[in-house]
Amino acid sequence: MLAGCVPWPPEFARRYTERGYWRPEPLGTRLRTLARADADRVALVEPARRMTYGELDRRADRLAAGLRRAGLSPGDRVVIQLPNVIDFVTLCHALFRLGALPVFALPAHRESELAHLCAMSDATALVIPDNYLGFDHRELARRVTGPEHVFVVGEPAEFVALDTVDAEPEPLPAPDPADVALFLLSGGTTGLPKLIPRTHQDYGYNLRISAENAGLTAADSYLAVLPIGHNYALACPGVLGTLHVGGRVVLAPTPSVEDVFPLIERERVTVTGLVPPLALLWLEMAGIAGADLSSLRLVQVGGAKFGADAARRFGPALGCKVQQSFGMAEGLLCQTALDDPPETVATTQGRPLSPDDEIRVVDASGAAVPDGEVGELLTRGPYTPRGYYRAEEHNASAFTSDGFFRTGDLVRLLPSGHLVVEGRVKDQINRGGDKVAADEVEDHLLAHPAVRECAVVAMPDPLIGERTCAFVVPGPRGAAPGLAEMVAFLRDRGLAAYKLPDRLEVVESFPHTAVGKVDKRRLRERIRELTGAQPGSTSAERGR
Ligand code: OOB
Repeated sequence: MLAGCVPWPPEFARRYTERGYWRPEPLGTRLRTLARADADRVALVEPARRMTYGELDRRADRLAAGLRRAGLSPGDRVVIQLPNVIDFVTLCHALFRLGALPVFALPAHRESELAHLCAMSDATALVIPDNYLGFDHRELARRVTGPEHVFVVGEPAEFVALDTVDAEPEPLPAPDPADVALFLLSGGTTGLPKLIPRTHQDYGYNLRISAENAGLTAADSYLAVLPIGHNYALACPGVLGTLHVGGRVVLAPTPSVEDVFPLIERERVTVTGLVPPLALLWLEMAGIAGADLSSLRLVQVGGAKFGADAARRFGPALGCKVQQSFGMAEGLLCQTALDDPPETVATTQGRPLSPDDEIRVVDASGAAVPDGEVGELLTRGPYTPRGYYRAEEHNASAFTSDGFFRTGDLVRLLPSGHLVVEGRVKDQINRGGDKVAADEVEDHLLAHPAVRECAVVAMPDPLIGERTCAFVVPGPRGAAPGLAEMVAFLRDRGLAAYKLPDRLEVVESFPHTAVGKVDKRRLRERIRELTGAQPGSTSAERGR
C-alpha cells in the first residue's frame, strides 16, 4: 500500500475479501464490460452534450495513454478541481486505469485550500476549468506552485488543454485493487483538511452497496446536483454507483433550481441526492416551478440533519421516496432502506450499510453509553479506512488503538439499528452540508493585526441549519474590525467563500472552561440568545 497510508490489519482484510465485500478488481472495471456489451448506451449527460459507454471507455483509455506520455506515472497524485462536467468522469477513469490518484478539491476552493491540497498530496498535476461561475481558475492555478502540469478544461491560456491530451491506447499494468485509488477530503476538525485514502476495493464496495440500497438499475438516471468531487455525489451511490449498474448520469452545471428542474424533466431523472437546504428549496418550488418532476422515484437527503417535518412532507409533495443519508468521506455510510416505514425515514438517519460495519456509541471517557442514550459514534468496517494520509500524529487521536474512527458525531442507536444524529463534539460548523473547521478559520482571523483572540462557532439558521459566527477580542491598539472588512481580509487570504463568517461579534474577553479553554458552549448560547433562536435548533450545542 502507498506509503503514508494505514492498511487494514490482515485478519480484517481476509475477512472482508472472504465475505465478498472486497473484490479483486480496480475501480472502473465494470465500465469496460458495459462498454463492450452495449457501447451505444448513454452513460453521461451534460445540458448540451452526451457520451455513450463506448465513448467513455475509449476516451478513458486514450486520456490515460496521453497522460502517461505527458509524464504521469502510476502512483502520481492529480488534484482535480472541476465542476460537474463529463471531463471529470473521463479523467477519473483514465486515472484509475493509469493507477494515478485523483485528489478531489471542490470548485469553491480557493488559493488557501488548493495550495494546501497540492502540497499535502505532493501533486504532479492540477486539473481545473478555465472559468466556473464567473471565476477564472487559471488565475488561481498561477498562484499555486508545486504541480508540474496544469491541465485545463476549456481555454487553457499558457497551460495545456485537457482535450489535447490524447494518445493511442497502450496496455497498462492494472493497479493493485488493494491499493489506494483516490483521495477524498475530510470536512476537517483540526487545522487544514486531511486526505482520506480510499482503495479500489473499499470504494468499490462502498458504491456497490449504496447502489443496491437505492435499488439502482440500468433503467435509472441519476442527477448529480452536488459537487461530484464529494463522496456523497461521487459514490453513495452517485456517479460511480450509477455507472457501475449501467445507468445514466446527468450532470447539473450548478445546483440552482433553474438549471436542475428542466434537466429532470428533459432526462426523466429518477434518483438524486440533496443536502437539506436544497431539499427545502425543492419542497417550496416543486408546485410552482412548472417543471414535470414526476419521473423522480427516490431523493436522498444528507450531509446535514434533515428535520423530521420536512422529511415527512417531501415525499408526498414531490411524488417520490425519501432516503436519509448520513455518511462521511472517512467511510461509514448510513441510509434508510426503501422499505423502511415512513416514520423511520422521517425521524432517523438510517442504518449502516454493511453487515460488517461495527458501531460503538461512547461517552467522553470512551465507555459505551447505555442502550438508546446519546454518545459519540465510533466506527470501523470494510469501507472505513484506518487512518488519514500522512497524518500519523493526528491519526493517534482520530482513531482508537483498535482502529475505530472517532466520527465526532453524537448519535442515538435505536433497537432497530437505526441511528439518530443528535449533535456533534467536533469543532466544526455544518453550513447546510458544507463543513467548516473552526480552527482553520480562526487561524486566518488571528493573522489580522487587530485581532488578539478569536473563536468561531455555529449559530442556528432557519434555512441552512447553521451559519458561522466569529467572536473576536480586539488587540490593544487596533479598532475592532467590522464583518465586511474581516470577510474581505479572509477572501484576500484565499479562503473559500463558504468558510467566511456570516456574523462577527466583538467582545472584550472570552468565557473560559475550568481547564482554561475558551468556552465555546457559552459562546454558542450567547449567539443563540442574540439571534433569538430556540434552544435545540442547532445540532452543535452539545459540545463537551
Ligand atoms: C457527508 O460527508 P462529509 O465528509 O462531508 O461530512 C461528514 C459529516 C458527518 O460526520 C456528520 O457530521 C455530517 O457530515 N453529516 C450529517 C448527515 N450526513 C452527514 N449530519 C446529520 N445528518 C446527516 N444525514 O456529508 C456525506 C457523505 C456521504 C453521504 C452523505 C453525506
